Amino acid sequence: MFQRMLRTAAICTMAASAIAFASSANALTLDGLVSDLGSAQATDAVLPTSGEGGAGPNAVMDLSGIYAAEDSGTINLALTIAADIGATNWGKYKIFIQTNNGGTGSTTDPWGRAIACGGGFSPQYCLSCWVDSGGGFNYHHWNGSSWDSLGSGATFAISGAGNGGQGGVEWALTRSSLGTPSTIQIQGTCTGGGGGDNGQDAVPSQANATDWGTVTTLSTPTSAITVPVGVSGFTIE
Ligand SMILES: [Ca+2]
Ligand SMILES: [Ca+2]
Repeated sequence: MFQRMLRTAAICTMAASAIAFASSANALTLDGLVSDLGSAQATDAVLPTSGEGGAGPNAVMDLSGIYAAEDSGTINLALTIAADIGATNWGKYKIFIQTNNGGTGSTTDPWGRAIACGGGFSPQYCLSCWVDSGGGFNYHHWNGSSWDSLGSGATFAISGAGNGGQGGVEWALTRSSLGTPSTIQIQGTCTGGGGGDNGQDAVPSQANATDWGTVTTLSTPTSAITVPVGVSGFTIE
């Protein structure tokens, strides 16, 4: 009973944060579905007949939400896309992550796409994925002068259209792989298959691309999201 009371107290403390994860008591499933991740941290408009991405428009370039949840040291991050990304799978999806651990972040994209970060958003981590050929992802860390590819610390899943007809990409990160931050700020974008393609849409929202080449500067990340210490760390002797 005492342990249960402590867990309850910890959860109540987290709920007091301005933006909090869904709950550290929930088990999270890495499946590309966001139903276990609580409310979206931010949403972006969906254009149901044409999609977004000013260069198209293309439905697979129409982001609709960004999600974050934490469970005992694992942080799940996800994007939803207003299309069946299993049926049309050329899109690439990214989440940039700025932690509060200090150190200068990056203003560049680790793939060298026409994507920059600015306006005070200088992330230290970037998740980038593709959903064709079975899907896959990269997990990059800014070392102060260039992007390193992290060989561990993250896993990945795709749902073609399982989020009420929308696609989803979801990563599970160890909190330690992010340097054990107490808060993070995130922003997602999407791009195409060309090496010089820019960011077509963004969530949290900002102006959409109107072509495929003009550099997209991500500058409207979420507010600081509190990353709670996993309550499973409590032990009662
Ligand atoms: Ca999930
Ligand atoms: Ca959108």
